[in-house]
Amino acid sequence: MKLYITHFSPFARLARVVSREKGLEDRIEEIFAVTRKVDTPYNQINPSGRVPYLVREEGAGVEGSQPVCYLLDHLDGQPILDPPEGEMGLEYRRLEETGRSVMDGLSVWVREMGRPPEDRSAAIGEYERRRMNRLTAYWEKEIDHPLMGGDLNMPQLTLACALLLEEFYDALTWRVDRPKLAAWVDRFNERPSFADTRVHYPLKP
Ligand SMILES: N[C@@H](CCC(=O)N[C@@H](CS)C(=O)NCC(=O)O)C(=O)O
Repeated sequence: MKLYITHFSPFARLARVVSREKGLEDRIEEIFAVTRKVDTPYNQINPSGRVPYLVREEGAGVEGSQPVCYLLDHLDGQPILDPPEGEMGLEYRRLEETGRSVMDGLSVWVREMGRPPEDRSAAIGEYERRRMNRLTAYWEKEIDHPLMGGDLNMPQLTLACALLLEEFYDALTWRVDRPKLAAWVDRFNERPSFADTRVHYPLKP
């Protein structure tokens, strides 16, 4: 199978981490796509132009981190990332979505900072900086939730991939006043699946 990714995308990193956690490296060929360019050949492969995108030997291509992670997790018939039943299942989805909000917001911010300085919008940067402050204050308290510890799950992986966008942009200083969250994410940094998908490519503030 072919997995289309980019350096910067935390959504693609999520799929790459799950592929490694499931020991699928030999079955998944990772291909760096050129995105966000008019007429990039990648648009012929995935019409949305987005990553992650998984091309299977059979069946339609699958777009988006959630369905791609689901597919990878279920390939061996022994999923480890499915939500639990009942009330905890709601908690799982609630936490995953709030981690996804961090991922969405920080992606917009880092994308903006990837533009030449003269093309950047200060208003977008400021809006996303404030969103990051609110959400990391929320997570500093919520990180003690039982689902954010224990067995690996999608809420944990989503939040960790989102917060580690800091690797690309020095001004993304969410760690200030967030000691519990910082200690939490550093544990993920030590996992081989995260070490193997780290990209040293910092943007200049
Ligand atoms: N909801 C999607 C979001 C994927 C997404 O926004 N990917 C961005 C990179 S972070 C992308 O490929 N952007 C290229 C474009 O918009 O043309 C997911 O969960 O995977």
